[in-house]
Amino acid sequence: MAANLTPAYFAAEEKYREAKTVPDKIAALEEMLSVMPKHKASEKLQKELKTKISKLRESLQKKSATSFRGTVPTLKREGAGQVFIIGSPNSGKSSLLANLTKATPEIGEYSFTTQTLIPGMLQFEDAQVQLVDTPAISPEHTKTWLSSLLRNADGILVVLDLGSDEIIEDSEEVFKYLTQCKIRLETGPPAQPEPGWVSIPGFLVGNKFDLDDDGVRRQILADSLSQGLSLMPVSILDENSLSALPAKIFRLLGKIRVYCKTPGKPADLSTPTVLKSGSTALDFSETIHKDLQEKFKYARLWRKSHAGGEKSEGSSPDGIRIARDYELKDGDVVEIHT
Ligand SMILES: Nc1nc2c(ncn2[C@@H]2O[C@H](COP(=O)(O)OP(=O)(O)OP(=O)(O)O)[C@@H](O)[C@H]2O)c(=O)[nH]1
Ligand SMILES: [Mg+2]
Repeated sequence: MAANLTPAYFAAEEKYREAKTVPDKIAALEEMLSVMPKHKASEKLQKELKTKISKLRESLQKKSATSFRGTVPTLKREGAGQVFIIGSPNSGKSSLLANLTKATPEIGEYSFTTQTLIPGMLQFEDAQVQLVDTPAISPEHTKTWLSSLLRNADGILVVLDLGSDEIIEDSEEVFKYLTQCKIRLETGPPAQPEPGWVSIPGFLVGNKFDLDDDGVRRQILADSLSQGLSLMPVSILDENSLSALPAKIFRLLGKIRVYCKTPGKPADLSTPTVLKSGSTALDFSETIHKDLQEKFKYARLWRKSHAGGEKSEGSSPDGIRIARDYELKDGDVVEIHT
C-alpha cells in the first residue's frame, strides 16, 4: 500500500477492531494516527481516522452531557486561592493535578477522561492553593457550566500537549473559549479589563516536553502567544521540571504571607495569614481580631534579610516600629500594639 503502514499501525488497528468501548476505540484510533507515517500518500487515511475519532468523541460527549444535564458542580474555595487547570483533551491536566496534590483523578490514554471538577490542595512551603482539574476544552463540546466558574477563578493554568502536532489548533481553541467567556489571561500584573471582561492571572503549561525532542513545538507555541503570556514547558515524567510550579502558581495569586507575634512571646511561624499583596499593617490587624483596627497604635515588624543581599529593615532583635499604613511583604512577622 502506498501509505507504507508499519507493523505498529497494524497492531493498533487490531486493538481498534477488538475494542469494546468507545473510549478504547478512540484510544486505538489515536494510536493508529500517531504511529502512521505522515506523508502525502497517507493523508486521506489520516483524515478518515480523524473524522472517526471526532465522531466517537461526539457520541461520548452526548452521553455525558445528558447524564450531567442540569447539574452545575459547585466547589468551596479553600486555601490561598482557587486555580483552575484547563486545556485541550488528553494534554495531561489530570496527571498534573495528581502530581501536584494528593487528589486521585482518573488518568486515561483517551480524550475526555475527566467529566467534572476535581479539586486538590497544592502545598507551597507553608501555604496551600486549591487546584481544580476540569473537563477538556474542545470544539466538539465544552461544558457550559465551566464559564462562570472560570470567570471567578483566582488563577488559570492552560495545559497544552507538546506531543501533539495539533498544539497550535488546540491553543487557539482554548483562547477562543476564553474570549467567549470574556476572560483575559495575563501572566503579568492584571490590566484594567474592558467592561464585561475579567482579567485573570495565568500562564501556559506545555506538558509532555519529553515528546517534543527538538523543542520545535515549544518554539512554535511560544511564538504564537500574545505578548506577556508566559509558557512553562514541563513533563510529568521529569519531576525536576515540575519543581518550580508550586511557587509560580502561588505567585500568580498576588498574595503575601504574614506571621503573627504576640508581645512577649515568640512569633507563630507555623501558620501564615495570607493577605492580598499591598496590604498594610492595619489590614493585617483586622484579620487577627475585628476590634483591633480601632485600638491599633503602632506595630513592630521583623523582616528577613534576603539571602546574599543587604540586611533590610527590621532585622534587629526588637524589629522596627511601623505605622498602620506601612505596606507588608511576603514573610513579614508583625506584632500589633494597642
Ligand atoms: N509522555 C507523556 N505522557 C503524559 C505526560 N503527562 C500525561 N501523559 C499521558 O497522557 C495521557 C492523558 O493524561 P491525562 O492526565 O488523563 O490528560 P487530561 O488532560 O486530564 O485528559 P482529559 O481529561 O481526557 O481531557 C495519559 O495517558 C498520561 O499518562 C507527559 O508529560 N509525558
Ligand atoms: Mg483529565
